[in-house]
Amino acid sequence: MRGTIIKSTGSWYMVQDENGGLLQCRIKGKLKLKGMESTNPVAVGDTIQYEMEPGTENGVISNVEDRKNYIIRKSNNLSRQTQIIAANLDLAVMVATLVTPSTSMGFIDRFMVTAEAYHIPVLLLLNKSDLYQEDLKQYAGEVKAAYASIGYRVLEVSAKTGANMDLLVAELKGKTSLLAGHSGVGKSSILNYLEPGVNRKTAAISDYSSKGVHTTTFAEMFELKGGGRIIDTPGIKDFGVVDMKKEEVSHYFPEMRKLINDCRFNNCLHVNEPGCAVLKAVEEGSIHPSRYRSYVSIMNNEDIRH
Ligand SMILES: Nc1nc2c(ncn2[C@@H]2O[C@H](COP(=O)(O)OP(=O)(O)O)[C@@H](O)[C@H]2O)c(=O)[nH]1
Ligand SMILES: [Mg+2]
Ligand SMILES: [Zn+2]
Repeated sequence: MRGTIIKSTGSWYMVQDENGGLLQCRIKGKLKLKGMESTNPVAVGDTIQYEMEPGTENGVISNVEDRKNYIIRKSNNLSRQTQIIAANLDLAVMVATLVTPSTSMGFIDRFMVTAEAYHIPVLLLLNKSDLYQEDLKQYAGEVKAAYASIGYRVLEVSAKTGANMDLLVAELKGKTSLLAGHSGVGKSSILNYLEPGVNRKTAAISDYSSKGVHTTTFAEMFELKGGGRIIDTPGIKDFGVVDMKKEEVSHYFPEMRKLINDCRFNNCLHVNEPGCAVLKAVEEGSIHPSRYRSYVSIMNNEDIRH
């Protein structure tokens, strides 16, 4: 029998069967990891095969089908182990805010590079637009323009007032989407706005810093009544760009990708080489300085292979 993982708590998996029913499953023995050093062999969004455990209402997962794509992060800074956040996505939604807590363009870019590497389309949401005034409003406009000029979809929304949420609904329709971003940016609030029945826990920022709590502990998938599915995730502090070669990194910056054939050297890394088309575009202002800074920072990351 086949099903989809909609929640994983580590030892148990909530599975939706092909008729829409729910059952709990566990893993028997060691599932083959297919060459991945991941801490979780089964992730939300995975399509799995299972058998019923005799005499119970529970299933045993016997196989994980090949993933179309996935988003991973490093389990922690010290190990090379990775954790699969979610699999088989049609859309990765980067939820960012410019206030409480503000999201850096560097963080946004590392997420986008991770998504580009697996050909997952990205939507950038600037949430809490109700709090943007004057300077911030202008800054939001600049961030929006910077990403839109690269070709990314960007929406300024508010889970509080509902501003532009109709546009978000249209973007999500019929897709399996991931909500990613730091703790406190409003991922669960957005989900609650879209599907009030879901009743996700949310927390004021002050609660995080004082207690260090994460209201959302596990990634979990929900159905959207308009068609489609959405995955809420715990706050993600950072994305390590995992398993990427230096020569590949510019391929995951769409505004660089289209220039790399114009560089004088075909092994150009776009750092200090003469005749580099990317450096020329940075000088001329057609590549945003902040995007180029993100590129250099990823290139200097110790995890990038030489
Ligand atoms: N002013 C304002 N506050 C928001 C908005 N969205 C979420 N919040 C607040 O931000 C805090 C964190 O929200 P939460 O949904 O728990 O964030 P998550 O950690 O990303 O799931 C809560 O206090 C929410 O009420 C918004 O659009 N505007
Ligand atoms: Mg949350
Ligand atoms: Zn170059």
